[in-house]
Amino acid sequence: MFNEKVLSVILGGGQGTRLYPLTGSRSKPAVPIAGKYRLVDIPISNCINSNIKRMYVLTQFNSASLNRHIKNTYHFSFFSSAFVDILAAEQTPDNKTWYQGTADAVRQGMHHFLKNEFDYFLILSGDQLYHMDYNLMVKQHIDTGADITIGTVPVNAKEAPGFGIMKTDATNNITSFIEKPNSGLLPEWTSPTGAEMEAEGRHYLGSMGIYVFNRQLLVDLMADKSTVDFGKEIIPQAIGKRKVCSYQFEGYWTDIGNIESFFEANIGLTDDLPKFNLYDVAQRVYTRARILPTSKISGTSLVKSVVAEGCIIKADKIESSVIGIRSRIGKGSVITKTYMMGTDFYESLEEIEKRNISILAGIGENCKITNTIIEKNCRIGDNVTINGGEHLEDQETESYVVKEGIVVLKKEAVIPHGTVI
Ligand code: ADQ
Ligand code: ADP
Repeated sequence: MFNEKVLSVILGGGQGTRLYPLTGSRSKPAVPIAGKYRLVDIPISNCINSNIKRMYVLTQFNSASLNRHIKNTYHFSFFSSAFVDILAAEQTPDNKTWYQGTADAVRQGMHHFLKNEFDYFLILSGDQLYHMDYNLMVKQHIDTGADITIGTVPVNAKEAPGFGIMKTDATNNITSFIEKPNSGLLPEWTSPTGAEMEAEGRHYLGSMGIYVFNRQLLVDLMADKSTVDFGKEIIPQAIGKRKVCSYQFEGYWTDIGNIESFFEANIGLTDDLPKFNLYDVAQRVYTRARILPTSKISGTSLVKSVVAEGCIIKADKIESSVIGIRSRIGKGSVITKTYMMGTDFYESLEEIEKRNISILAGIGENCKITNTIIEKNCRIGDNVTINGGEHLEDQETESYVVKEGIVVLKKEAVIPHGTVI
């Protein structure tokens, strides 16, 4: 009923430094997750499942990989007004800079958005894992007569300094808001969040960075060109002047904006009952249909792992790992708590001979790999040991980066036979 009234804007990411090196050669929305998807598939699928079918993805730079993914995935009927458009930071005579922040990104795209008919902006983040029916939030926004509605989740004291934290009155009006408070300030910012949440120590009402704005209000707010961010300026400045309401979200939601949270969210998919359910047909996550063959697995003990299509696996054991499309893993290898993104191509015997390839794409024989993210198209030789963990210091080499103990092999990295990390 409301969907024709809503235009969705997905904040695809700034410079992407927190997810480096995964954002080394592509923009953040194109980062591969869960063995076969891209980050941007999450908000786009939520929109499609909510019947909101006009979407702009704002990204700091135009990557070939994001364009290819969107173009090859989201085909709408010729007769439909649905679209997913990518807007990359543009230099225009008025504006010679990149997006300075989230609000600035929206400001720069405004002339594109306003060509459409709609009443409400739905502003979404591109780096979160969750299923959400946005219609419920839009409905509350309309029913309460709000000017702005913010999606909220209860968070604990450890998480709170990473979020916008707010207080509400009995009717969900937000009375105060602070962006990313330092932990010393937290005692003043607790809220009643319900017995279940409080039992888990989640005493603070955190912003999901998901907003519904009345169309004209956002146009007006954007006129003040000194504001750069939603969290730092637009939202705090609106409290007390506009009707700003909280929409408390009850489902699973997690931020995947840095290497550690990205890794944990991917590995979390291997739990017996993952918090993020990819098997719910009512809440499908869409991605590119690649028409790949089935996976071929021989002599491997698979424990709590997910394996995408088109793999050829002879490993000894794979445990608590996500193995992406077209992955090849050789005999005797043991892979534990690892996210392998997979490969873009198969190498034929002819090609291997002709190009004199000594280390094939994928993982060789007798390797031991733990706590690692293996980017696409890596070539890992035989007898390689990669033992990620807290004993490793943050560092960067030509072929890998270590962040928070997680070893991240760079795209197309070649790891020679016998290497020990
Ligand atoms: P953060 O996620 O830390 O906090 P921010 O860095 O502004 O805030 O990013 C919000 C979203 O916009 C992310 O998806 C990010 O990738 C994207 N983004 C950032 N800069 C961008 C740019 N220049 N162009 C396009 N996209 C950009 C926000 C809120 C908090 C809230 C958390 C919840 O500010 O109040 O608690 O989200 O995750
Ligand atoms: P990324 O996000 O890693 O930059 P791309 O979109 O660039 O991903 O790569 C994905 C697609 O590019 C693959 O599906 C494949 O069709 C093509 N591709 C990339 N590298 C090769 C290659 N070496 N051989 C054949 N196809 C390739």
